[in-house]
Amino acid sequence: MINVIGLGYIGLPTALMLAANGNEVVGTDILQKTVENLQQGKLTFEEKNLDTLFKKAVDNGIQFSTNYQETDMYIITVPTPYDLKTKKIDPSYVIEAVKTTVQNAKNNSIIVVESTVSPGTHDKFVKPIIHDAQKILGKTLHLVHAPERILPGNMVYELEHNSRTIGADDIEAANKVKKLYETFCKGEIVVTDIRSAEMSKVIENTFRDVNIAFANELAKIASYNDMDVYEIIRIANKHPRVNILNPGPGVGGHCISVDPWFLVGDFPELTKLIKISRDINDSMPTYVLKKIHDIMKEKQISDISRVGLYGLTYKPNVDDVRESPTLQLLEKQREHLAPELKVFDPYISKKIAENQYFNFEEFLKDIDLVVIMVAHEHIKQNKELLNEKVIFDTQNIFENSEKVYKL
Ligand code: SAJ
Repeated sequence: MINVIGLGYIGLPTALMLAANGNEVVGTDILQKTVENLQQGKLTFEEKNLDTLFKKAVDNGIQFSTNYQETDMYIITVPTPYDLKTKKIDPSYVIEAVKTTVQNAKNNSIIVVESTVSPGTHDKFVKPIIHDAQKILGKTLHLVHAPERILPGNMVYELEHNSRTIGADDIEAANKVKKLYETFCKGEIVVTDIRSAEMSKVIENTFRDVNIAFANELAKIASYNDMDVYEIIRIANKHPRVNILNPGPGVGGHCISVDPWFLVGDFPELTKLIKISRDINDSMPTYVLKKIHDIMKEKQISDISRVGLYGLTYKPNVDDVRESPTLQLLEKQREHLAPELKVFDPYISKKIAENQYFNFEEFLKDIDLVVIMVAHEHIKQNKELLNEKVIFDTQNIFENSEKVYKL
């Protein structure tokens, strides 16, 4: 039996996928409410095709519990935030989960950590726990790091099709985990050492952060000189070896905006490019705010309460608001004690901001300037409802016109 520890954005789809493909699985979470919901057949977040996978997993007998199980295979998928001050990883959830796992594990168990961690975390924090288990409890345990790679919004497909990395010191354990992942993963499964697995995961997200920062810097240069950054990037990307990502109102989510800090925190002297990229991306909400004021001046809109932000999530077609650029922008407003802007997001039905609307038509009635922060399918389907509005489109989904402003 496989015990998946932590039933969040990564753990839940992973547990369901394993069970749907014929493995005996128990999903464990410390949050009673999460476990109760799952036991009652309720998903805890929205994700494309997760409901179908859930049904299959339940039919195959998946169980949910707040208790760790006594078994010989564990997959740990708990969060790894970073300390806002030191920028270093906060490995406390991983440490706690491994400590409890060790207590429950049978001799010769394999513990797979999927959580993203900064390079060296396993050596520094996890291996000592495994060694103590040998010394104090007389258990031999095998450690594997198999960092997850799935994209929120397309998790189910990516779980099945992405390539995976398995880092281990012990080839036998690596091969066992490889076999397990082969029950659902059609992508290539690469076996390497733990440090290479840690580092490759972190730099994948860092690479995208740096690339997005480059695109955002280009957007600033282009705007300053009245050039069309999207046209410029579109043409540059025709070069066979150029692939510039899209500029945007900021970088959100729990991955790309977090993982680079692990490297900056651990190697402050060596991460100049990575640090400046983070700063550029973090500057985007303020940049958007400044542009809102410029547009208001140009269009003679004097009342900030007639400005509305469309989109609260960190990217399109998900209900996830973690580190979202819109929330970052609202925070900046608050810091300056400026009035809160109006907001609407079709994916968010809970109140999480001041002046939040839950009806699109009412939202539109109360504003003259709409700022498109997120390119949800919903707005793409309802473009004509914005005909009378001034639009600041940070996502490049509207045609250029004298009423449409871009980044
Ligand atoms: N963004 C841009 N411009 C772009 C692409 C993205 O501004 O061209 C912004 C988005 O609007 C969003 C943020 O970046 O705010 C991140 O979005 P994303 O869709 O690129 O990535 P995530 O954070 O949802 O998922 C990432 C993925 N990593 C990579 O693509 C390298 C995913 O594969 C990882 O599994 C996930 O992080 C993770 O858990 O680490």
